[in-house]
Amino acid sequence: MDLFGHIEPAVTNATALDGVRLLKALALPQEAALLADVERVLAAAPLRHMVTPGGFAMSVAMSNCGELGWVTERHGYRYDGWDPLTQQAWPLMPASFAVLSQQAATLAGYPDFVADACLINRYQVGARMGLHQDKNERDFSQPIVSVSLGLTATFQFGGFKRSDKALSFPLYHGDVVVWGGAARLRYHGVLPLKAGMHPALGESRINLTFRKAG
Ligand code: MD3
Ligand code: FE
Repeated sequence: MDLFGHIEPAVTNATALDGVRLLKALALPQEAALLADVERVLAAAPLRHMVTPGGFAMSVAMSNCGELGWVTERHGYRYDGWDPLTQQAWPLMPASFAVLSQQAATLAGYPDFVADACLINRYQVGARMGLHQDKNERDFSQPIVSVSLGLTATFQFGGFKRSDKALSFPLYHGDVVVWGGAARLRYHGVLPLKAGMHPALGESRINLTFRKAG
């Protein structure tokens, strides 16, 4: 099967995509359960625009569920078991999230993956995420599983230096990607979300990232 059928052949580079496993539309059969569970989590732990150590509010609104949540504040980034906004534990990881992330990881060759953290990113039109590495987790041999819902994003996938040239490819509603091995420490980001209307999520995109953080 051509796992990257929607990436332009000109930019498809076998080495750059080492460790990346795209599972197109894997989330679609569970779409309704996932969206209902996103709503339940966000009712208990509201989306917020976190502030980076540089002092800027992120354009992406975030929340978390699971044992640990990713947090940035003026004094730095961390994983924390407590939501600084509500001063409560993060909501439990819904079963629909745990099942899908484990299914994806197993398909990608990580049958023992159990996420203890799920970051929920909500993009409205114009929201973006600059090129960065995910380095706050303890064990980089553990993959990250991402689930895209709603409007299509243009994802950027770079090298091991911020200045390395990045590939761009779309992530569609229902796409699940497992980022392991050599992919795990590559720079990546999301271009500003383009205007559009998604039948289930309106003018927005939700991305779930599952991690073994602790
Ligand atoms: C490649 N989120 O939350 S998901 C993030 O669409 C993040 O919201 C983006 O980058 C989003 O940190 C991208 C795809 C993704 C997530 C983590 C990765 C790709 C990754 C970690 C390492 C390499
Ligand atoms: Fe990231």
